This record gives sequence, structure tokens and C-alpha cells, in this order.
Amino acid sequence: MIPEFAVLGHPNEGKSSVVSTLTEDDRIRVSCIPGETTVSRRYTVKIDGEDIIRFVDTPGFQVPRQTLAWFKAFDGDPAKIVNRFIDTFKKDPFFADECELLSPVARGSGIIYVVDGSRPVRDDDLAEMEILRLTGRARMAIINSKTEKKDYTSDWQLEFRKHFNSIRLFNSNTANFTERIKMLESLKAIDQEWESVLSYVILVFKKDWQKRNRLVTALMVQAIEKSLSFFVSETITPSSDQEEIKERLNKKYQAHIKETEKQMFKKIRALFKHHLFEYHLSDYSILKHDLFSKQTWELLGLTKEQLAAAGAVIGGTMGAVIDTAAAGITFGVFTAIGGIIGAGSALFGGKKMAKKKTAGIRLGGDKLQLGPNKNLQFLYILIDRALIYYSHIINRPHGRRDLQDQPEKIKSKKKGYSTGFTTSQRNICAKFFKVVTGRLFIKEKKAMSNFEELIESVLNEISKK
Ligand SMILES: Nc1nc2c(ncn2[C@@H]2O[C@H](COP(=O)(O)OP(=O)(O)OP(=O)(O)O)[C@@H](O)[C@H]2O)c(=O)[nH]1
Ligand SMILES: [Mg+2]
Repeated sequence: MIPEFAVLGHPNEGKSSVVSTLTEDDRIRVSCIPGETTVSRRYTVKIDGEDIIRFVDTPGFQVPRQTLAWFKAFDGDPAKIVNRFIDTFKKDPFFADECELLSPVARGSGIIYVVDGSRPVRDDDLAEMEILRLTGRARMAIINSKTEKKDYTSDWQLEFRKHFNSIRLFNSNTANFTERIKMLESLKAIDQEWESVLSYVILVFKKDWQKRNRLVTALMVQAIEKSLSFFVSETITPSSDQEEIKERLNKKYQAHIKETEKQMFKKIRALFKHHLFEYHLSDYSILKHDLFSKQTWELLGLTKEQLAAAGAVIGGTMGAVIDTAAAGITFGVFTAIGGIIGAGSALFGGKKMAKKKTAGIRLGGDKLQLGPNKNLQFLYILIDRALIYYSHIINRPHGRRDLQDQPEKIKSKKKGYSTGFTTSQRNICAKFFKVVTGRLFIKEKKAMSNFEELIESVLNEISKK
């Protein structure tokens, strides 16, 4: 038998939200109108096809004082008190909710009692706590404060000490993976009987999380690799409309980068079981630019020489202009997407240009080419965007039902995760980048696996917070 816990409490205190967060199930109905939940429903956490733990969402107490009066007057076998209550009142509409909410307890479930710590303790609550004590079941109380404006936590704790085996602050709207695990750890303390089985549950949860992080690592590395190596090109003839081709290539390149990211995000979101919550990063600012334009090259942080070379390819007179403009640019200052410009001789009055490679600029044959991006900064942008998305997805409790998180501005370099990378981590990134963009042929496997390990370790780090 797997452990089962009924989540009980007053109407509208956040019971369904707590179940939703604990089971990572955002399809459970949560509403600001009291009385949303009318029947007890079991939600089983399954991992790799195996039932692991079950939480039961229940309706709130409606007539706790009358119920308590019956409990107090009961003089039969204390172990049967709940079953006897249900037997007695199952057809009585007055006690309908109480019978319903106590049904999992009658089956032998443990109890998690939920209160909103931002409101004071009332007589009804004391009656509810006393009923739960009289059930004789292992029970834990959790304080799920709906607002921070008022705090009655200490009053609740005082009362809870008299009635419960364990007390915990647990917020259904903020709790992340670490807090869910801590909550399970506390549940262990409510009864020795649960201890070993809950230790197993915790172990399975942790392993499952690690597995998810490994899958996310694979998804991220694949997507990053795909974006870094991507390029578009088009053959040109003397009669080609150069502007039109550039525009088309730009669009193609941008659409592909965006789509690759979108598909990766979709899979991460599904892995963490989010159906309602979606997080939108602000667009790549650089994708708003014409990747063939001088302004974009400046944003790329190309060197003076690179810009001059690119300018020379694109058009004779522009070279000088770009050269001057580049004087104030420091390489690496701008985080932006880069495009590699390949241009053919046909563009320039039939003057044949030799195929050659200038750092970051490739001069192609009779074609215009955009990408692969040869700017290392692009890798860091891809990493940061993926990690920011991941952190929002994993830190979003399933019980929370308000608006989406605000899009984060990641223009400032300081905000990205990669800015905190150590020198050796940066070296790993640089090696990976070289391998993926085809500039490093030795030790390829090691470069790839080192990068994977790095990403996985960062994911594990983010998960711990
Ligand atoms: N801000 C905030 N709101 C919460 C929190 N927990 C619950 N709520 C909100 O409180 C309202 C009631 O939450 P539910 O989870 O439906 O409460 P319930 O105890 O299941 O209610 P009934 O089913 O009606 O008994 C909803 O609007 C929730 O979004 C919380 O921790 N913080
Ligand atoms: Mg409910």
C-alpha cells in the first residue's frame, strides 16, 4: 500500500492548491470562491508507471462544532470513531461535507491540516483541530499563508502544538522542489509507521528529479548545438536582388533560431508537467535587427578588422564607414547574435573574390550566407535563455493560479547565469563552441561531455535553491 494523506481544513484555505503543488497537478480546481471542492478526490503521484504517494483533496468543514459535539459524545471504540460517524450521517445532508471529507480518514489515510496563517484563529478552527485529534490519526498541520500583510503564524503554532504531531510552514504558491521534499521529510515525523515508506518516496522523488535534469540537459545541448551550427545561404547571380535575398535569409535564420528554442522550451515545460503556466522570455533583441546591417555587426562586438573585412565584402565604400564606426567598439562587450556574412563576387561588378577566411567572416562563392554564428557570446545567450526559462518553470508551483511571471529583461549582462561561470567553466564552453562550429577536431567527445556535465551541474544547482 502506498502512503495516503487527506488534505483537510476550512473552506477556501488553500487545500486544493496544496494538493496541486504536492502532486504537480495543475488541473485540480482552485477557486477564490469558498466551496469549490465538493467531493473528496484522490490524486496519485506516479513515477515511471509506479504509484508512489497519494494525496486526497477534500471539501472544507461546514459544521465543525456540531460534528465535534458528536465526536465528544461518542463512547464506542475510539479506533472506529470516524467510520461510525460516517455510518451514522451518510444520508444526512446536514453532515454531507463532513462525511465526504472524513471518508479518506475512515480508509486509514494520514491527515494534513491546512490553515491560512494570515488570518486569526477562530472557534471553528479549534473545533476542527479537536475533531482531527479525536480521529487518533497521524496528523500534520501546515500553515499556508495567503498574504504576507498579516501574520498570525505564532498564534496558529501555539494551538497546533496541542493537536498535531508535526507543524510546517508550506506555501502552495511559492513552494519549489526543495520545499516539497522538506514537507515529505516532516511527514515522516508524524508517525513511525510512515517513516520507511516515506523515505522511499523521497528517494524516488529525488531520483526522478535528477532524471528530469538529465533529460533537460540533453534537450538544451541539442538545441544549442543546432542553433550554433545553423546557417542559411542562397546562390546569387548578377541579376539577383541583393536586398531581397538578405531579407529572406534574415527571416529564415531568425525563424529557425526562435523555433529551435521554442521546441526545446515546450519539451521542458511538459517534463515539469505545466499545462497552465507558460513563461515568455523577451525576444532576442538582436533578432530585431537586420543581421546584414552595419548596426548589427557593431552589436556583435566584432573587431575593427572583422568589421572592415565584412564591410569590404558587402560594398566597396562601406568598408571605410564601418572601419571608423568600429573604432569605439570593444570586442565582447555586446551580447548579441552574430551572423557571418558570405558574399560572392557576382555582387560586386563581376570582380572575382578569392575564397578565404578572415576571423569570423567567411567569404563564400557566388552566394550569400548567414550563419553559422561564430560569436562565442551567442553561446552564452543561448545558455542563459535556456537556464532562465528552466528556472521559471521549475520554481513555479502547480497550485499557483495567478498571472504569468513577468518577462525578464536579460539585456543586462549581470542577470545571466553564465556571467557567474568560473574560468574553467568558460573554457569548457569555449571548447564546446569550437567543436560545434567545426573549428576544433580533436577531443570532440570530451568537449561535448564536459559541456553536458557543466549544464547538468548548473541545473542541479538551480534546483537546490
Ligand atoms: N496568494 C495566495 N493565494 C492562495 C494560496 N493558497 C491558496 N490561495 C488562493 O486561495 C483561494 C482558495 O484556494 P483553494 O486551494 O481553492 O482552497 P480550498 O481550501 O481548496 O477551497 P475549497 O475547495 O473551496 O474548500 C484560491 O483563489 C487560491 O488561488 C497561497 O498560498 N497564496
Ligand atoms: Mg478545494
